[in-house]
Amino acid sequence: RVMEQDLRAALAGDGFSLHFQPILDCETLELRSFEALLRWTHPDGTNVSPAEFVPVAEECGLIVPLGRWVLEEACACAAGWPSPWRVAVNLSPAQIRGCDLPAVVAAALARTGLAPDRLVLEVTEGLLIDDPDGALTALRRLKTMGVRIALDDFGTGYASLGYLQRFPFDTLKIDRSFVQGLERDEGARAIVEAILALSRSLNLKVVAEGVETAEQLRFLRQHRCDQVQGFLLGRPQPAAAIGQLPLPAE
Ligand code: G
Ligand code: G
Ligand code: MN
Ligand code: NA
Repeated sequence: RVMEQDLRAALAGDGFSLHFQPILDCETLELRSFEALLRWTHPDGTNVSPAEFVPVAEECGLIVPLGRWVLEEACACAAGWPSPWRVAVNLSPAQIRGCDLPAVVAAALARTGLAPDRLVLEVTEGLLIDDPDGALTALRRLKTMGVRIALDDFGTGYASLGYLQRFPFDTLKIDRSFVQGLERDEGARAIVEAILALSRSLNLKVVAEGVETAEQLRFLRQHRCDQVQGFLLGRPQPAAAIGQLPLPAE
């Protein structure tokens, strides 16, 4: 059982870390960015999934300081990478509701020296549903600063298609449940094709998540998906491993 006091102790100490998973150009397989994924080692030594502890942190309000730590740590790491590479950071709805997100992001960028256009914020449909006006105001301010916005887990939630037009997204991330259905499920293929067509007409880039097989990658290339992420292309890895990767060509 994940306990609030363990999370507080981890944040006060050095119990949290970030792993980074590569996101590649679908056609050339060049590295484009890395998604920061939060990791926690429980005092008993086991690794706990964010799917388990993020909801607890959200309930007790700890997600606001924890989210601030994630942003600063991700920006600090990315500031040391070759400049074409971006970093993508996941946001909880409570980070927009519970604090002045544009100010928190501006502070993280200023403190780390990361250029705003190298930061991508991944938001989920829940954020848009809870408080659409507040979210729209915050996201517009972030866009004005030069930060990019991605809509994560697209297709699994309950956002209407009108949100795609109304909110200032740069990117849609197709949820991995559709990508993983590509080989066996005609419906999943139809949905992915429709998302790609819709995105092109709305001028949004598409990242396909959860790519695990060569066959899935082949389909995504054939249908001109922009970027891909998944175990086939790279696992989440510690920051130190990113420094060992081959640098992008000039
Ligand atoms: O890394 P993993 O696949 O175990 O992540 C599980 C879930 O936790 C995913 O939905 C992911 O978006 C979420 N998650 C990972 N890191 C963060 C983070 O820093 N903040 C928030 N809010 N969610 C995260
Ligand atoms: O919800 P979000 O997209 O942020 O979730 C990211 C999570 O997805 C991370 O926990 C990461 O470990 C996981 N993930 C990344 N690539 C793959 C993959 O190819 N297959 C599966 N099953 N999970 C993946
Ligand atoms: Mn994500
Ligand atoms: Na996702």
